[in-house]
Amino acid sequence: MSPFQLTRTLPEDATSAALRTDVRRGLTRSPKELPPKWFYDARGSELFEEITRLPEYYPTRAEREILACRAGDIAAATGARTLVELGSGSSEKTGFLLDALPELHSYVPVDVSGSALTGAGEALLADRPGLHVHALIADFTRVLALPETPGPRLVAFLGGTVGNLLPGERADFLRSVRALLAPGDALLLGTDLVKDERVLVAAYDDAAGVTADFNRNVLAVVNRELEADFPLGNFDHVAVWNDREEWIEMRLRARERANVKIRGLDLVVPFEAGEEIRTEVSAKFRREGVRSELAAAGMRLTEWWTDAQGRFAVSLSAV
Ligand code: AVJ
Repeated sequence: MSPFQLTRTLPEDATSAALRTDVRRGLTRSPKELPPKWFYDARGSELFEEITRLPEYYPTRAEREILACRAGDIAAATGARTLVELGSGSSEKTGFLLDALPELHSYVPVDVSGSALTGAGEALLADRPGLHVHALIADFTRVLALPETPGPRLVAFLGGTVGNLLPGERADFLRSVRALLAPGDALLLGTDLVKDERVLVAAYDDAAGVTADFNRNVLAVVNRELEADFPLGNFDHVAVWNDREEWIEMRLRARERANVKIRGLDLVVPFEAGEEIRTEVSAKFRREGVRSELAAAGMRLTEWWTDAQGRFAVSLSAV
């Protein structure tokens, strides 16, 4: 069997059916919203990679610092033979884990983007010829069927992406992750932490405007996939800290009133001047909140590591 296998658990057209449903539902309700998963076409993924290199966007560097420092501890604590990485994207930070896990037999990256999976899988195999890579094209928020690989299993969900889920979605998601774990398996979770509002807002509203382009890219995706005519220049990027919910919200605000035609949905969406679409929430966490959300899903937090500046946390949980 080839050491690199790519399995599609989503039918090709599931993605477009989900996009249609999300866009119709999100743009016919008030306030309007679009789910953040639609940012990540090829251009959006590129823009996100660019964001991770911005001076204001600390989460990627902070998490990398933790993984570089703690990979040995993670390996010792888990003895993992299979590493499952949810929302793996380009798998860049995973190198630390792969290199630190001496017993590793299989790597299972899971992502909605087949192109990211193939590129990352091939790069990994070039460096680690003995490793089995079973890439899964799947939506990690759905219950997953994982390939039969040796345990113990370490399921990693890094980058703080868990913060993109709303509290109810997060509870469902954590329960479905719990269902993937047997005794001896573990969850490695990256969570961005509550901090000074100015630092948070700057991370989502950078001076170079890359995050603004990333945000508007969701409109370009809808234009292309659903034959819509969003004028991207009419939408301003907005990033605000919601103190009650402890999350960052990204929005797109219409400068002038407009009627946007979405031919693929046979829909016209009216915008008032100043009307906003919420395109992302990115929740920020505290240790006690993470502990209790994990406990509610049937997991026990066993380790909590932060970067030296206490901006970001990586936690390990058992069942
Ligand atoms: C990839 C979900 C972790 O929420 O910080 C970056 C996405 N949005 N800048 C985040 C994002 C705006 C990012 N995650």
